[in-house]
Amino acid sequence: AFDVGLQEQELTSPITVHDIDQSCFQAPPPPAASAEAIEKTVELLVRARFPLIVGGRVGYLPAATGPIRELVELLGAAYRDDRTFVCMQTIHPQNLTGSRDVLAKADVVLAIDCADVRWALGGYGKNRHAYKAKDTKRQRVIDLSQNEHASHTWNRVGGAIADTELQLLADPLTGLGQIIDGVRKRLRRDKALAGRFKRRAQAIAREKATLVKSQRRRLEARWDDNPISPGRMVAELWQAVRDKPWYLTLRNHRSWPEGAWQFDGAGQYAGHSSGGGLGHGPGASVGAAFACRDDGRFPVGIIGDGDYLMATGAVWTAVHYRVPLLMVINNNTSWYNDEEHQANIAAIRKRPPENAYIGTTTRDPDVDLAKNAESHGAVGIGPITEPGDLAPAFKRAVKVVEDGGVAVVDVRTSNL
Ligand SMILES: Cc1ncc(C[n+]2csc(CCOP(=O)(O)OP(=O)(O)O)c2C)c(N)n1
Repeated sequence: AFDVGLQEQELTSPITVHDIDQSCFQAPPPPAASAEAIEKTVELLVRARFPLIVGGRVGYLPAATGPIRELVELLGAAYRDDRTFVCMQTIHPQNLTGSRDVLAKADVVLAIDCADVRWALGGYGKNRHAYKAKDTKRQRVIDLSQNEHASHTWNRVGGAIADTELQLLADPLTGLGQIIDGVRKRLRRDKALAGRFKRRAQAIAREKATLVKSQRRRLEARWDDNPISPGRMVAELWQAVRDKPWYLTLRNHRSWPEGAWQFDGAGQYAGHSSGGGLGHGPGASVGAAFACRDDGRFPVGIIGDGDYLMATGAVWTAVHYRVPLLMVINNNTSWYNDEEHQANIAAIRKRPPENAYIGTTTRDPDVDLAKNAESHGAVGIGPITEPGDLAPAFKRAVKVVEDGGVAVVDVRTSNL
């Protein structure tokens, strides 16, 4: 009632606006880690047999790639992105994102700004209930983040407290700078280190070459699949936008084909919601597209049909405010994450897994999502059911967006 009263009260005299240049209104310098914690971190990283660096939320910032790359190269370390962010060049020879083995091999992990460190380290197994205790002697974990400030309880975003040995409670980029200085000093002191790190980097680069080949093979093996494989859809979309000043507003990380889309580093992908909440996608894509319009970038997003159906009104907002956007629906006509979960639980409880489709799929009748988008004022394209029709459909959609419009392409895909 107080708020309502306040809102309706008319102003009777001009309001005083503070001078925002006053020092008391300035942002404080970013918090740094203690010298002792940095020293321990450098020691752990330098002595590691196989150090792994995982990049998380700092992927929002284009400035993150430089220092992360520098540290990875200085140490001859392996690198991997946290699941919903991108911080490094896809083709960097030490970027092993998508490798199944890299986590298990690492004896020291530096998690940079990972919201859920346990998740970043594969600590839940395939499903969250499958909690796996970590062998903290075998794998020592350093958490560089401000996670502790983000939550005021003993708990963390997502789940259990990670088995961290060292917590650097610092602004991630500031902390990174401190670690880089420390490693550089150490390299100057101990001349033998550089050679050892270089040999390790070369071995990692060989692993990367094998990884790239296997990613390509996996993509090719399902190139002509019908229903269309999510991999082919992403690869064709990449071909359609690679020469534009693209910005990826959204992607499905569950079915993302690592290696099919070439990132130059951080600041090219908006990331996903930290809790994975459905309904995030449409609004997040349109919000990112607003920023792209002002920066002259080409916004493109890939969204699940479930996520799309949660909040289609955002498409109207984009059309209404003349915000160009290319939205591709990865439409498996299922809330598949849930369908798969129900099938798994059914198997555990000895119930018929073939019933998992009940309440999780939108078939009989299929929903015409292109028409749905058209009803919101966008150009709806699809359903695209033949893999060979993807390229012309995306070409048409790109033209719509370049002419200032909103294009929504409904692609019928397989679940995985
Ligand atoms: C608000 C909300 N409800 C339920 C969930 C649980 N959930 C996670 S993914 C998912 C299905 C997503 O479907 P879709 O976007 O079509 O992607 P798919 O898994 O089929 O690729 C569900 C129901 C959630 N994350 N958020």
